[in-house]
Amino acid sequence: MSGLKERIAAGLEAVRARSLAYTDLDDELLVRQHSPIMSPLVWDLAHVGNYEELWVLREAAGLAPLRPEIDEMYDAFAHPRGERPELPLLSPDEARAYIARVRGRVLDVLDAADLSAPDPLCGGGVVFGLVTQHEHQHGETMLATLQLSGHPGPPGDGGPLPPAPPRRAVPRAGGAAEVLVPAGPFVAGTSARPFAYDNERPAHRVDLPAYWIDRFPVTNGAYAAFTDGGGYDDPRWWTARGWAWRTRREVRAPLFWTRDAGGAWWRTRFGRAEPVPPDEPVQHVSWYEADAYARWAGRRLPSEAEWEKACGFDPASGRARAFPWGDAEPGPEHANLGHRLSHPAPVGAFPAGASPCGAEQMIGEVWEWTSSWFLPYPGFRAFPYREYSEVFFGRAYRVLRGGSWATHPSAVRATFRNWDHPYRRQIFAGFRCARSAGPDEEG
Ligand code: AVJ
Ligand code: FE
Repeated sequence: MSGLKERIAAGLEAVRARSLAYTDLDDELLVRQHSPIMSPLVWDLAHVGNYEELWVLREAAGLAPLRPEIDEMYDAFAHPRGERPELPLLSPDEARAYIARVRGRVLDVLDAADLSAPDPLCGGGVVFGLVTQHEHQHGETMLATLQLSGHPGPPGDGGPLPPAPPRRAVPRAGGAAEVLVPAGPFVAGTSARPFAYDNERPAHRVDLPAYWIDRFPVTNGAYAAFTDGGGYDDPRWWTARGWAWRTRREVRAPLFWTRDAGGAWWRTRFGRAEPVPPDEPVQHVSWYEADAYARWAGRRLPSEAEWEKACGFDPASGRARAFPWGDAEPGPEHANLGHRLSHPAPVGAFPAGASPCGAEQMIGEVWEWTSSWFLPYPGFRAFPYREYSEVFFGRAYRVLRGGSWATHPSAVRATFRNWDHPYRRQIFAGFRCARSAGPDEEG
């Protein structure tokens, strides 16, 4: 058990270093609202500490509130993001002091905890997994806020790519770079993982007909063919809501893309303009754009079950893997995760991360939009609170899978479900396409 406690403490320390690095900025940048759809960064900073206090100190350990008067300000349901700058938030220094005070007590609770007790929060260290993952998720949100702000930091590009892989063909729009997933059942979701969110549970059997799925996420180069070929001007490719959205918002390209006088695409990434690299997965597209591209290419988005089967199902063992490459935790050779780079890696860069069916870069790079609404699995039970998942179920949010370059390795797996409104583009999201297999292609 002490090995587990050490791993938990190391994970808590690492995520806090990340949160502090992303908020190592002038106070003015921390309290400013960079976009009406995002919180001021100082809200995220105090919120992760308040969440940690609520779940570890109060709910799990039964301690009294440290600062009961601030709880309401950091309750994500009490105030939408747009209202948060008007609140009398803790200053950046107060927020740092508060979260450090919480953390000190959390480490004492961890020290004294019996992680082998059959307690739903403490058993197996579940509550520590919850708060660590939660803080990493806010880290990714803070990065999206920084990208929207146009501010140059934080650096990233801290880790080299694995040794240069053999250069592979960039998949062309609607082209042949796809893999077949034969018909048959697999087990979706998980009941067993020590820490998985309520929305990933329980494990359940899903039987799918055969389908093809792209080997790689759709690249900037492929997406530019859609953009340059008038994809944004032809309502045939768009759903009615998607067309209304693109018309009202005058969307003509992914967020952060601009065209130069010669017609070449540039993007602004953390405050700097650069040519759009053709062989990186496209990011900052909405579900509407992903769905329109797929229709233009004669394809469709995969359902989340199709995505998950292509990611984790191993026909040789009949089991679902935690990751495409197996059950080993993600290493630098497997996937572009954890902000080692500050952008997606080119397609073909992670052959060691291929899934059993041959799909690559399903984990890391970009969150991948699926055709599925965010709905509960059969037998769903809210844990530890309804507001994590249950209140979001329905036809307002689409499911995203696989994590991005900004997602921490401990915060994603084959069964992990993310969700957002179909019109959102600030998240590090792209997609890959699929199509149903014909009757003579049952594999
Ligand atoms: C799973 C990314 C949609 O940011 O709203 C953070 C994660 N939940 N705090 C979000 C979350 C509570 C959530 N997403
Ligand atoms: Fe939160």
